[in-house]
Amino acid sequence: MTDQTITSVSRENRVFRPSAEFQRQANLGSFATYKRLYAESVNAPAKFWARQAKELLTWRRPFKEVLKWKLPHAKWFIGGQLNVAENCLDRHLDTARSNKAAIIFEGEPGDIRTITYKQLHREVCQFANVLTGLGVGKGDRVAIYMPMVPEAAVAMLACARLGAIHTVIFGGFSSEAIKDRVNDCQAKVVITADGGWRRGKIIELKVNVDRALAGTPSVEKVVVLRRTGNATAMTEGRDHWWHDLVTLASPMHKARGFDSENPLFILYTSGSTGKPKGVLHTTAGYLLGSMMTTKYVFDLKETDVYFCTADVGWVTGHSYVVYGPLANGATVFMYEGAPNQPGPDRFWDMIDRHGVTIFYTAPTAIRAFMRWGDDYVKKHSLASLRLLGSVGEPINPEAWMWYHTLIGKKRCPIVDTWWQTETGVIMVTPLPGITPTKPGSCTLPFFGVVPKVLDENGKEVPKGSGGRLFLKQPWPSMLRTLWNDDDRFKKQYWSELPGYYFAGDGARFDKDGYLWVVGRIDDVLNVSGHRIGTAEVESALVSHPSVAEAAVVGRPDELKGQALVVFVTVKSGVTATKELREELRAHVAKEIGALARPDDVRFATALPKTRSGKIMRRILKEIAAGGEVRGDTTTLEDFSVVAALQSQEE
Ligand code: 7RM
Repeated sequence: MTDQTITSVSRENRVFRPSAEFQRQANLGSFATYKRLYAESVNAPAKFWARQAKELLTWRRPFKEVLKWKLPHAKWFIGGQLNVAENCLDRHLDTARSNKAAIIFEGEPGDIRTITYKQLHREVCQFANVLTGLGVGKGDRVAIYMPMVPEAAVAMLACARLGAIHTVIFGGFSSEAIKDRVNDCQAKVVITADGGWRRGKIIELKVNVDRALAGTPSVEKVVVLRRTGNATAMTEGRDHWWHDLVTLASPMHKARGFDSENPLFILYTSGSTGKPKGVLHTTAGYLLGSMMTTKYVFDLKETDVYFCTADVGWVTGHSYVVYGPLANGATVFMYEGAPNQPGPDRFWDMIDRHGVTIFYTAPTAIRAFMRWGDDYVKKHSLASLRLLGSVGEPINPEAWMWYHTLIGKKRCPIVDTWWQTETGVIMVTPLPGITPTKPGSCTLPFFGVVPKVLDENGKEVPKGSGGRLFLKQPWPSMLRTLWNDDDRFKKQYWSELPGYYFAGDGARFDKDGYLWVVGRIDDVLNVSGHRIGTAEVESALVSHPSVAEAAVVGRPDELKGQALVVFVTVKSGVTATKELREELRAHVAKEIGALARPDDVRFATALPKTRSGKIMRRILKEIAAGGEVRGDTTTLEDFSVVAALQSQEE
């Protein structure tokens, strides 16, 4: 058992070289520059990071020491002081960016607002004064439970300006989830809204907050943004309207510097157990990482209109909607609602209307677009796009090719970015115009990142074989600990192999040293002694013309150890038949080998997903095993999906 490797079965070998045209204008210049800087970043990290930190960040007080590394605790840029909000806003005001759009916002109903850097600065200053008035100061925790509207960014930046710690709770989470998170970090203030728009309906955020707050004694004040205008109960003395407080607040606010290691935010993320982990990020290292990756991975230019589809409730929304782009003085396009409201072409319509140049989304979204049909894409020009990104899970080559062809018109580089809530920012990624890409591979490490693929004994596996993904060496934006649970931090990430960060993913390097992340280790199956990455079987299934989306799990099997159970949704117009079931089993056997032939194919109208679009295989495993769905389902987007899957069990 211990020295088995993850059987690698992918047959993808296409390579896409960057165009000379893109390369000529790329921020990083050339592959040789990448090589040289990468070598410096890993061989002389203190020198490399000191230079980047001085060049990219605006400091109130210079740091004295670059890194203190007492495994597993890192401190970066010690002795330095800075203000994150000042880096994202104030420093742009003396430049031509002052009247540049910081945020172009479109609400789901179609309302549009453009907020310049000067205006955003004013709003953040005002709101920082509001929070001060409510008793919020350095180190206090503030929970933010809001729709995707500019005020969510204002609230985050106002906390950062005060040295307060925000914890953004995704607007799709239930009141139970709010309660747990607020209690875990003992938040003093909650910032929310009367509601937000999603698929033409109002999400009643304030109602959920009220329910949660029956069990959260730490909360003193609630600030409520009026977004939808629906009737909203306000608790006297505790609840205040955003607009009432802001009208009374001064737009002047002097930012002060905070220590490099002052906590910036806590973001809760689910682990393999039920209780969410409060990932803690701090000030300077996180800001440097998010700013630098945004600049190089998205090849950011002054004229770009940058659209990351992630909600601010996820780490991608923190690093690539708010902190990274704003620190760079970029124009961020922000959208409130669903991608298929009023029609399946909402994104393409917005990209054309706002002239979006950079588009960053998730494979699950791409597969949904594929399923909705090419015609919705072809109605629009998409001529403004110049760069595409993917994040959140392995992208199957079929989706990659569709993205490349239909959205990128074979003209836009695709950056497949591997990273985690814990890493803070992008870790492994192509650099556009520089790195040749292969569909499904996140390619090469970013500066300062040393990925290792190791076996159970901590030995490097040969190229082409799978193993577990670790990161050697600390990096500036790494998580510092888990809030209130340093033991779990040590156990979860640093005890698999002493000195190495354990990512929890399975991966392999190919012969060119390109990294292929196959998915979570717990998503790796063992069938008759062969370990098979669920992502590879899923990719094979999705390459079948009838399949829209697939999820693969293991079911305990006396003979094989694990049997392969696949859950499949078919494309519109396709009927799920017995014949198709057999065809799919044969298809996987053909694509990968008989060892991966599914034992059971189940058709579903939808798969159970978290609100960020990750398939919850844990739930599918329970269904596949024919048992009860136990454990935490609070992160599930739609519970009825589970009920439907259970009721059609054969
Ligand atoms: C940013 C984010 C992290 C997990 C990670 C992987 C998976 C993310 C990719 C990917 C293959 C990618 N943070 N993952 N990006 N797998 N290729 N480009 O998603 O904390 O929510 O999830 O997501 O399993 O460990 S996260």
